[in-house]
Amino acid sequence: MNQEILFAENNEHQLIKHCKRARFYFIDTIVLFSIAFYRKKFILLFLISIGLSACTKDPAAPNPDFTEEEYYAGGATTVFDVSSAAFSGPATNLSAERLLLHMEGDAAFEATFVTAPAPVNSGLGPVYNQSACNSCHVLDGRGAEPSVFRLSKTGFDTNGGPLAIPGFGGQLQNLAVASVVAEGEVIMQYEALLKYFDDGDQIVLQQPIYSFINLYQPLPNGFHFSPRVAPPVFGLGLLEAIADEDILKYADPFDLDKDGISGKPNYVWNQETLSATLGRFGWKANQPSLLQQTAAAYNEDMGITNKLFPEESSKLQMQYDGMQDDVELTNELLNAATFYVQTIAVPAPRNLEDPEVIAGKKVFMAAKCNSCHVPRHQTGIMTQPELANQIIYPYTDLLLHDMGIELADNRPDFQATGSEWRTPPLWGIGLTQIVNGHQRFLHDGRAGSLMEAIMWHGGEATGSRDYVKKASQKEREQLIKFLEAL
Ligand code: HEC
Ligand code: HEC
Ligand SMILES: [Ca+2]
Ligand SMILES: [Ca+2]
Ligand SMILES: [Ca+2]
Repeated sequence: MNQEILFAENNEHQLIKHCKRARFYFIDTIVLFSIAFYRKKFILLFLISIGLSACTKDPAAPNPDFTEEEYYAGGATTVFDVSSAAFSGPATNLSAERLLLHMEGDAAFEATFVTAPAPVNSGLGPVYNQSACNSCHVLDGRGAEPSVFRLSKTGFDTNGGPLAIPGFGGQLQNLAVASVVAEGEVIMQYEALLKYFDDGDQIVLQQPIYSFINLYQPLPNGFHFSPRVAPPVFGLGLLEAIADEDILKYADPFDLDKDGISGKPNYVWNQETLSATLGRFGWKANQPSLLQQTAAAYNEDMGITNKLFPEESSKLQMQYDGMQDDVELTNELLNAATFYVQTIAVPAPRNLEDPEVIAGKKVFMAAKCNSCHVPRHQTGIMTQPELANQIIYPYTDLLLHDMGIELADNRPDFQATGSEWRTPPLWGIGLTQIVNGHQRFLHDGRAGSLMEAIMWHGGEATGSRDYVKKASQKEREQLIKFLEAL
C-alpha cells in the first residue's frame, strides 16, 4: 500500500503495473498453496516469499534499458523463482481447475514405468533409455551429457526423415528389460582444444569423442549418429503457440539480404496431420508439436507404445516380443504429460538493473547474437488459452542455422543438414547451475560454460563469435553477466 502511494507520487506508472502484477502472482501462489500443499509444500512456501519480494524489491525507477515486458519473459505465465524449482513452476495464469490438470501431468512426467504386466505404468521396453521423463529432464531442466543417441544410415525414409538402421532403428537404446539384450552403449571422452581471444587470453574447449561399445550386433559401416542432451522443458507451450508465419518471417534460407544469416525452417513428418509441417522441438527442430514430441519420447526413450506411435521401436528386431497387443499408454496419460510440458512457467530474468547486465545486453546486440537468438515474440495460436497472445522473450527464432564443421554431427534430420541446428532459447539459461548443478551447454553438452558455448559457434555465427573474440575482457564478462541474468 505504502509502496503504491510512493510510486504514484513519483508518477512511475509502469512500475505500479509491475508491482500489481507481482501482487496478482502472490495471490496465485496462495491458491496453489491450498491445492498442492501435500506435494510441493517447500517450493510453494518459497514461491510466496519470492512473490512478495518481486513486489517489494522492484527497481527504483523505470529501467530505460529493459522494458516492463522483458521482466516477464514468459508473459503472464512468468514465475519469480530463483530456487532449484525455477524450471518447475506451473504457469502462474492457470485457473485452479487447470492447475489440477497440470499437476496430473506433473505426476505423469515423474511416473516410473515398469515391465509388463503391471497394474499401472506398464509396458517399459523391451529396449529403452530411461523409465521416466524426469530421469533425463531432471527438475524440468537440462542434462549434462547426451542421454540419447540418434542413429541412421545415408538416405531418407518414405516420410523424408532419417533412414533407420536395420537392427537398431533410429535410436540406440542402452537398456533392456530382464532377459532381453540392450542394443549397446556409448562412452565419451574429451580432447582439449586451446583457443585464444584476440587479447591473448586463452580458453580450453572440449571436443567430444564417442565410442560405441557392447553392441549386440555390429553397426553398419558409415552409419550416422547424433548425440543429444535433454533440453529444459519449461516455456515450450509458448513456443508452440507462435504462429508459423511469425517464425517464417525470420527465415532467409538463401540469405537474400546477404547478412550471412540464413535461418531455415525444418519441415518434418507430422503423425497427426500425416503431412510435413513446421518443426519446432528438438535440437534440429525435428518434432512439430509437443504432443508428438511427448509421444515419441514415450515410444523411443521408454519403450511405451501410444496412439501416435503404436509400434515398439524394436519391432523387426530380436528384442521384440512379437505380440500385437493394445497400445501401452492411455490417451489420458499422453495428454496429461503433453499439457504439463505446455504449461510450465518461464522463470523471470534477474538483475536487470545491474549496470554490467545492461552493458552486456549492448554487447549481445552489437555482436548480432539477436539475429538468431531473436529476443521477442508474440504468441498467437490458440493451443491452450493461457498461452495465447503473450509477449515473450525466449531469444530464439526456432529456425535452423549452419553452425559450422566443428559442431556438425553429419547426420541429416528431415531438412536439417549435418551441420544445422535449431537456435535454442536462452531464457532461464542463467539458472542452469542452480537447478541442475552444472553448466554444460550445446546439443551434446560439450561446452563447460556459457563462454565455451559462444566460442564453439561457427558457420553462420562466425561473425558473432569473432566479435566476442575481439571484445575486451570486460565486455566479455558483461556479455556473460547478461546471459546469466536471462
Ligand atoms: C532418455 C532420456 C529422455 C527421456 C526419458 C525423455 N526425454 Fe525428452 N528429450 C530428451 C532429449 C535428448 C531431447 C532432445 C531430442 C532431440 O533433439 O531430438 C528431448 C526433448 C524433449 C522435448 C523438446 C524440448 C525442446 O526444447 O525442444 C520435450 C518437450 C520432451 N523431451 C519431453 C519429454 C517427455 C514428456 C518425456 C516422457 C514421456 C521425455 N521427454 C522423456 C531426453 C529424454
Ligand atoms: C547463426 C545463428 C546464431 C548466432 C548469430 C548466435 N547463435 Fe547462439 N546458438 C545458435 C545455435 C544453432 C545454437 C545451438 C548449437 C548446438 O547446440 O550445437 C546456439 C547455442 C547457444 C548457446 C547454448 C544454448 C544451450 O541451450 O545450450 C548460447 C549460450 C548461445 N548460443 C549464445 C549466443 C551468443 C551470446 C551469441 C552472440 C555472440 C550467439 N549465440 C550467436 C545459433 C546462433
Ligand atoms: Ca513397450
Ligand atoms: Ca533402437
Ligand atoms: Ca540473411
